[in-house]
Amino acid sequence: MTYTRRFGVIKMQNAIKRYEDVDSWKTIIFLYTSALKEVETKLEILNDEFRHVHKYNPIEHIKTRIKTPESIVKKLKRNGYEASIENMVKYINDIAGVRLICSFTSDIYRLAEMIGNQSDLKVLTIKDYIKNPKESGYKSYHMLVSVPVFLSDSVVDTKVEIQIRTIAMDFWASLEHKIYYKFEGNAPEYISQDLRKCAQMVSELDEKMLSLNEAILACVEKEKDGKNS
Ligand code: 0O2
Repeated sequence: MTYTRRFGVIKMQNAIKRYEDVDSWKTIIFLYTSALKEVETKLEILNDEFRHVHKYNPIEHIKTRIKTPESIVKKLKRNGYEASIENMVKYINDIAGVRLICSFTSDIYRLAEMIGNQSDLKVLTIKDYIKNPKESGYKSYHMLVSVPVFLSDSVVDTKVEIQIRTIAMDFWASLEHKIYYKFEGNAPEYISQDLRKCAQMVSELDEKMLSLNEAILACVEKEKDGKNS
């Protein structure tokens, strides 16, 4: 009998009810933090395995964060929901967030495939803002997954948003995020226009770096073949 069959998978809302004597906010943060730890470890293992087998790191670095209460409340209000524990669990998908920064766009799709193949992760949605960038110019690959958090007498499926992007995309998104908050979403048109131009430059840079890397790898292969023959 598997662990999940023995204890049963319960929803986040029910998990909170089980801890009625404890502050629900603290319970939620405990569950999301645990899910984040699980996903982070999983990704580190995938990266280590890849390095071990292919002598190459698809992940440059991993950042994790739990959304702040202020940001959760703002997002709920922005989407027309009242600020409540129930609504945040139901409507905010990125309370637990992992960001994977890669060198090349090809690494993004390689990682997404590896994540999709993990049997204990359920991929709930995928948003490919690389193939379909946002109007702002934002590019990134988003996967919403659910991960089982194993507790003493139950298993709670918990949502984690994984954002995968290149170093250049991350550089752009960080600045755009700062500007968005500075102007509360109403940046002057010339700034938005410049940002869109920068997004185009980021895409060109990513393409150029990818083809340069492919050229370098081809040279290395050629040299190896020369030595072996
Ligand atoms: P913050 O402050 O970064 O946390 P959904 O319910 O999933 O349909 P959601 O959550 O808006 O709606 O989905 P999406 O599009 O996957 O966006 C989730 C997060 O991606 C955002 O969280 C940002 O972190 C990032 N993101 C999305 N669009 C942009 C963008 O245009 N620019 C930048 N810089 N980041 C973006 P938050 O809560 O909006 O913001």
